Amino acid sequence: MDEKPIDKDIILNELLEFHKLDYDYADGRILGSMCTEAHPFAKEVFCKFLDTNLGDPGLFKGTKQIENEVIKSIGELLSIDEPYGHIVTGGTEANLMAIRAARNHARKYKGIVDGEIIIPASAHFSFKKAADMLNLNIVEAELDDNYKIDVDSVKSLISDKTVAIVAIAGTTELGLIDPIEEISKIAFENNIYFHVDAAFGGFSIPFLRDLGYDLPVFDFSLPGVCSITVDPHKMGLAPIPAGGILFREEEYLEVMAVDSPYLTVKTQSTIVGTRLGASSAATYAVMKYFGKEGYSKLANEMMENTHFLKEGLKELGYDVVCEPELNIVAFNHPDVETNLIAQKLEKLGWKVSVAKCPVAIRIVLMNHIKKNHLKELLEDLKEIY
Ligand code: 0PR
Repeated sequence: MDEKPIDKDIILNELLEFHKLDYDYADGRILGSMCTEAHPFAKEVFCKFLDTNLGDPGLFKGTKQIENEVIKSIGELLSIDEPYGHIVTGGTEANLMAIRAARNHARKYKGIVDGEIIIPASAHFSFKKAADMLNLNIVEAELDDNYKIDVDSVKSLISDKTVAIVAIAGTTELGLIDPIEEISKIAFENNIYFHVDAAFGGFSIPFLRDLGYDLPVFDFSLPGVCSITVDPHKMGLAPIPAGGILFREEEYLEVMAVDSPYLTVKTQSTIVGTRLGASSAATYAVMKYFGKEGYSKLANEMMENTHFLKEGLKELGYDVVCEPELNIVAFNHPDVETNLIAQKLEKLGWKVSVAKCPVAIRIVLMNHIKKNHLKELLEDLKEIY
């Protein structure tokens, strides 16, 4: 640290020099991100609530009410009138909370100690972190030919150690929706906790379904679903950090509660102690400002871009690995090695992401990627082979 105070302008200039090294969403070159530029109104609100701390909600009763309202509004999208949950830092923390709730519940009611969680091979790596931290074993369910969780594989993996089954509504690599209704049934019949990771899909599937897109049910209307992750900082256009975890029953929060005697509330269920109220306020702002109409328009535009890209790729002779259900397109070329395409695109200034299962270039069509960027991308892809 410097001995003497430094002038604000100098500090700011220094910081902006660093910031210049960052990629800018507005350039439309970031192709593999599930985050995007937050809405300006959400950013404005975020700054106004920077000092609020939901770790001690008795001191910030108004902001706590905002968090409750946000959870209720997200719950409404997910077919539940009275959800219990929190706005957290992101999908990782939301998934960790869900798995912690499942583990503690199974320990309390079934006496399971060395528990297992069944997750699809397509699950986000946050479940590996959760299993590691919570001392659980991961049992990986196979994918079917369409890269979705294989229902029979899940059935065969259930044991008396299973504390949770996980399915995904909007997989990280391909944006696919698992057969959640079937898994919900299995989980319900076997009395096993079922968590749906809709970190990516949660802010688009409900709107796309209302618009008439043929997408499966994935929410609390299915009786087996115990919790859902939905991230405002992905398709919700809220500033980072904003993840959402919603539970069907208050009990799932209670089994995680630890005493917090000197705080304004006597127990705490969240993983993080001191935590941002700004995320809740900004999410509240953007949800009100957009309304269902705004999010429907956004989700629909993203899907239009998805189909535009998919068709353009096919015309150029690329293979699209699966019919997109949400706004992700994954593709290969029959004659050019995928990593070579990725390298060439990187050289041309695109920030590319390569999926592992199957190996393919993966483009997440977020709000910062506009039609003109896609046209430029297709032009570059034409030159590559
Ligand atoms: N669940 C799913 C289905 C996800 O896709 C992700 C992240 C998470 C949970 C974890 O969410 P957090 O990262 O909010 O904790 N999916 C992207 C990924 O890891 C996140 C991402 C965002 C990656 C921006 C890159 C990037 O530039 O691939």
